Amino acid sequence: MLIIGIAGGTGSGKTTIVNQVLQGLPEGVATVISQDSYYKETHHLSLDARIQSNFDHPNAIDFDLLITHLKDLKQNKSIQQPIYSFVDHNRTEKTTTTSPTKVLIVEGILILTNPELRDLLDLKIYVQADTDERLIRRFKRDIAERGRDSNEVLDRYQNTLKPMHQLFIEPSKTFADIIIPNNKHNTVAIAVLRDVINQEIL
Ligand code: UZR
Ligand code: MG
Repeated sequence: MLIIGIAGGTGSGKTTIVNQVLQGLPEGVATVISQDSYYKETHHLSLDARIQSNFDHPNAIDFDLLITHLKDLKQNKSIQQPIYSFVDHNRTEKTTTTSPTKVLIVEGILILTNPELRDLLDLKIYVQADTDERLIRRFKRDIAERGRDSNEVLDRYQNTLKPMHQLFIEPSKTFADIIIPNNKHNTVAIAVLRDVINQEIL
């Protein structure tokens, strides 16, 4: 099994890259594990408190569960991947059964910040995009897809996303094997990633 980790700041284009890579692959050879599914369970908090939480700090992530799940998959066991709701800002009661495949892609802003998780990754990738580019993408996405208003997005960016990026995410770049520049759609990088995966599955 080949485990690929893809990190990078919010709006750097991680999800897009993963989707592009998958499109060129046969069905059922790769599975995506999103860090978003592993936000800590916060039913004890009110919705208001949950909205105020810092989702960009490593402590927000249930790394223990994520690591356990990766180890299980590596041992050819299926897992119950949590399903997260961005509307409730909380883990739902539902899970999705995820079976092991030849390739696993673990994607999320903080996945290179955890040493034990890093050890499980065969290939560590950091997606790099300019700060203004990331802010523009985040702004558009949160308004179009996550029901936020412009002030909310900008305040959160300024007060939380930017400091957490500088403190945790950007420094984790040093652990990457490959850095992908992604200000514009990087078709070459996607082709290279597909080649790496094809080597594994052929
Ligand atoms: P990407 N996130 C939410 O917007 N709502 C939640 O309930 C949980 C997480 C955001 C999180 C982070 N920050 O910046 C982003 N906030 O998801 C990471 N607020 O996702 O890498 O796709 O930008
Ligand atoms: Mg994403």
